[in-house]
Amino acid sequence: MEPDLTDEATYERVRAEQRLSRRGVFRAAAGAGLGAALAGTGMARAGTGLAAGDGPIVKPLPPELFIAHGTNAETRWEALKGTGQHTPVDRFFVRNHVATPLIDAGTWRLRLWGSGLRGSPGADRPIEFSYEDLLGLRAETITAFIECTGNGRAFYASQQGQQVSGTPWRLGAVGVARWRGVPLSTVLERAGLTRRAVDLLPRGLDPEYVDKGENLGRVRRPLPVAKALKDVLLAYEMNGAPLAPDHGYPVRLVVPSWVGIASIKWLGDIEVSDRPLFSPWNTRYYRLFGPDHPPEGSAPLTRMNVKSAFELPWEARLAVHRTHVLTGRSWSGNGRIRRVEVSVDGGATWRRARTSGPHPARGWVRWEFPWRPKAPGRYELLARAVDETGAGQPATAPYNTLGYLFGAVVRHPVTIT
Ligand SMILES: Nc1nc2c(c(=O)[nH]1)N[C@H]1C(S)=C(S)[C@@H](COP(=O)(O)O)O[C@H]1N2
Ligand SMILES: [Mo]
Repeated sequence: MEPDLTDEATYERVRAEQRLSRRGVFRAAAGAGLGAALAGTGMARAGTGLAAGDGPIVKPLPPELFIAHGTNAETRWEALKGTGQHTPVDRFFVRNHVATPLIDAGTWRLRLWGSGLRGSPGADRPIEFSYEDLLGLRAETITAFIECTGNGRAFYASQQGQQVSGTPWRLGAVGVARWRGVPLSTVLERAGLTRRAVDLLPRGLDPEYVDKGENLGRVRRPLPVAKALKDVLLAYEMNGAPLAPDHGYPVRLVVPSWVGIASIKWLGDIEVSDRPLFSPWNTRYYRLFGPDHPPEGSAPLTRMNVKSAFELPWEARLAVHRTHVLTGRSWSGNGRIRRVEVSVDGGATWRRARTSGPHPARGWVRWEFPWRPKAPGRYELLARAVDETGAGQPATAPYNTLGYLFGAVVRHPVTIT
């Protein structure tokens, strides 16, 4: 039987297998009779006239740095040990709905249009900014995390016995970078933002996304004008270098502290509207669905919640009667982390971890905790944090069918030998 490529989980598994067998995803698609499923995607990579290699992701994904999930790649937490505040690009997670497009910055334009701009320019006569135009505007540099809303999703099943759909990330769908670019507010002002504007709809240039046979069009998610004017960046640099193709080259949005989907990569155009805007990414996805929510779901998700992770392999093995300095990080979409605690006895007792280094409100704090295990066996290591608003990490995360916002304490298994 042919795999049902319209089912996201199947699709991702098939892609992972294709990459493992080192066959090109599009070449394999033709051979496996999947052409029809892919035809509807528009094949924007073909549209760009450039080939981006064999898989949906351009950069190397060595197994010691990444866990493959189809079109996505998860950072291994042990690969963050020894890195600073900013996640090196070679190990920064990638979340692609389809595939990384290769875009020529020389011909690229950012196009703004819609009823929220002076004169209501239509999509056919937008206000345009070239890459050079953006480089010429006053730049700003910020440290901010980007985190997938489904980060931690695997723990709904493994810790809570709940089936949810979507990529089964552990905690590696998050990274912190130093982003440089132009405040979105600067460009909106120049484009003639009016006081009546309420929503923006930034849209990517990657191929159209097909979900269960339905073409949902290019990735786009409405963003309220209030957030856009507050701290959103049109980023063209990541950690001091031009954006890598997988992270949105030539220009992406960085929407600090919010769900990762807001930070649209390969930005092509922005509709600016005097009316509320909708797309599948703020109606059918990125809301909470399930028995505790109305049929249309919760309000669209905005801020990320509090999380903590150890910089240790999953199922790590450590030596008995030695002092191990456990290290990890905690972060929150609400602001600074105020306190971190660790438990090495499955949650019976907790002690403070020692935090160190910079403590940015939109990044993460690094911490350490010395531990000298006295007996061999299996242990669960737990870490939990509280942020400046008093928000912490509960023992269980509220169930939702799409497995978003897993903010509960994660039980990290290790074996002492
Ligand atoms: N155009 C476009 N933008 C996108 C996406 C995408 O598939 N296409 N994925 C979004 C999601 S769901 C996340 S979590 C982040 C991931 O950013 P990264 O791949 O740079 O880590 O990008 C967001 N921006
Ligand atoms: Mo995401």
